[in-house]
Amino acid sequence: MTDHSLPEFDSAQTRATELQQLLHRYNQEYYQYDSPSIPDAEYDRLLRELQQLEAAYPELQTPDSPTQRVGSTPLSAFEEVAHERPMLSLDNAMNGDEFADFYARLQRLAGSSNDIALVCEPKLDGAAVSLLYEQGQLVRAATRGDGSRGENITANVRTIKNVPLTLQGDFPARLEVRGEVYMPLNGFERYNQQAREQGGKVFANPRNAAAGSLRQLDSKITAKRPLEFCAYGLGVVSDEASLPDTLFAVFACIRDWGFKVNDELTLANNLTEAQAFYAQLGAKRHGLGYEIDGTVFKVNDLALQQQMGFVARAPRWAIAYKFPAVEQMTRLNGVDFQVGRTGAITPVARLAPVAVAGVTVSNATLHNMDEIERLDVRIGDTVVVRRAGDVIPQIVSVVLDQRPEDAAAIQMPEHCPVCDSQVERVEGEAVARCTGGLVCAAQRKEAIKHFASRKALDIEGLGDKLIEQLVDADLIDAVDDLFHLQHEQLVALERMGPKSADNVLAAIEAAKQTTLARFLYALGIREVGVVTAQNLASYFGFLQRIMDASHEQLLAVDDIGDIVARHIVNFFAEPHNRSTIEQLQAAGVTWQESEPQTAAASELPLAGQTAVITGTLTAMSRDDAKAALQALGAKVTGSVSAKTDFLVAGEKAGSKLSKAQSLGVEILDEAALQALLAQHGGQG
Ligand code: JCF
Repeated sequence: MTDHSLPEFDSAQTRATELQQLLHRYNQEYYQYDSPSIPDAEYDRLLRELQQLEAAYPELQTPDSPTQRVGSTPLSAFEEVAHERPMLSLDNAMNGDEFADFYARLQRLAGSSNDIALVCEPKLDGAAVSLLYEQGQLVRAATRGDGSRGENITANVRTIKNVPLTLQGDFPARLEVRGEVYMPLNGFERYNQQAREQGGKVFANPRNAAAGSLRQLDSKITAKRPLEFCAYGLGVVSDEASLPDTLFAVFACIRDWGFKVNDELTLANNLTEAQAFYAQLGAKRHGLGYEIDGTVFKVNDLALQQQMGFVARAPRWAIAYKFPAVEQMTRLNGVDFQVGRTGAITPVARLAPVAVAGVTVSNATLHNMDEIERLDVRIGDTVVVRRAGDVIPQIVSVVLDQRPEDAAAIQMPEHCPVCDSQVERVEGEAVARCTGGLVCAAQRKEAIKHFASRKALDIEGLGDKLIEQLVDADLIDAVDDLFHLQHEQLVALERMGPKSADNVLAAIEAAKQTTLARFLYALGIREVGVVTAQNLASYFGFLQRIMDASHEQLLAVDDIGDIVARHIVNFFAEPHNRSTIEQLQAAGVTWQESEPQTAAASELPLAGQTAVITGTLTAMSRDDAKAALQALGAKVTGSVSAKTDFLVAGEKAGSKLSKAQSLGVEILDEAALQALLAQHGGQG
């Protein structure tokens, strides 16, 4: 139905009742269980449809209609708190025109066509929280609730590690700081993965995870959730006259009091700069490490804010300019089963193609059969797909109202779809595996792709497609065969000229010089990722010692637990793995071995220092530079902030370099990095 075709009263009544019931259920899913079955955008659409029907036929509007309720009413379990100043929400702009309209409105309200400076920040997708401090002590934390009344969640908020319990510096006697509690994407993925393995509650998105974690009655549970707080404004302040007169300067105060404020926070001087901020933030949206759903713009001049005031529930001096939604509904057309490097069989959803936040999605992971059961998903269902960060799109829920009658159950095949070997599922494990081992071409291909990948031996030009061609043409069976490839064999392949063949052979030759950590990672031992490989290499120093290590000896290494230790012992107990290693060494694969560093982490020369690497390095890759700095005890992060101790800037360094310069962060060029590493005996 659209707004210009009004239905007859009877059908309007039927539809309104249907919408009220649906929205009531979706509300409950959202607020009580933190597990929505439809995307927010779909909820908004249905709510708007109901609003239009009720506007046309006011008699349809019942007092308990979902249109009459905005925000969540507090649940009984927590004490209710009244906000001294209402916690406002934000009006939305859905496109550039609406944003330009907002800016024009600001100028009209200001009574001048002069530029109006705006503070720009990412709109975090979490739960709004108010923190009240008296004499610098956190005395109360509350949810937003319906804006006037929320829930007292002090015990839970006190468990969030970056919420200051005591303020620093010069602060007002009574101070309310507002901001967003959110779950960064890596913590969210880790939490959900664990919940999937251990049968805990899987959250549909980081926002529900944050809201659900805050609403735990047992704060010990909240304490285990990876939550963060980021401040975006003030509520009551005892001595308002002592505040600066711009919002940007207030943010600096908030930071000085000990709060995290967003790293991306920027002051735009005019509409063009504000639009540029929106575009730039949109471009890096999926790499930020936390979910955002738009950009918030606020008038910087606080006197001007005061003059503009607010309407209903939102200030006139602020807007949320939204990004495209990361969740969409589409149809599940079928499920394929993919075989991974370790034989794990993963169900992959084949979807009716749908645009999700700027990318067409036609596949999504379903993880394993337990997940399929948990979602109760069937072929033919309408599902909600979600694309967040750099992870593979996922299916987060099924829209049960739209299940067709002939929806078909999904079954794990009994035989491997690639090699036809038996599929087995070990008691107590969620994952089913092909038992074919290296007989299975899929496992061989994946093992070789992993070996050549960027964080492993980093063989440039030897991409996935070429590896598949090589295995299909029977030119390679195992990783050591790579080192015996001949020029004639390569040029005989489709789409391979003599020049490319030379390049591939040169890259394979160059990859022979590697590091122990890369080599260990490249072997593809189950559960041994980059970090574990690095830890093994620095702890033992020599490959032979790792191959000979007992289960107990392995447990002494950082990050290695019972299961990983078992995988490592089993891997090296396998004669064909030992022979592969011998073959690789015979083919000329080498690395430097040295006595392990035994210094405790806190005694390392760069312990406690935070570094960022940017631009192009010539003598070593960024990954290797990162590993070398980490080996010296430094923490290497992705973005420059006031906490950054130094920035390594290679060639063509961009915004990180300018940001470091503006913050007065020490800057090392590549030569200075080499000198630093050499000075501490690191690998240069
Ligand atoms: O990041 C946010 N979700 C966010 C929400 C940021 C803001 O500056 C906000 C907000 C909600 C209300 N400011 C207001 C006034």
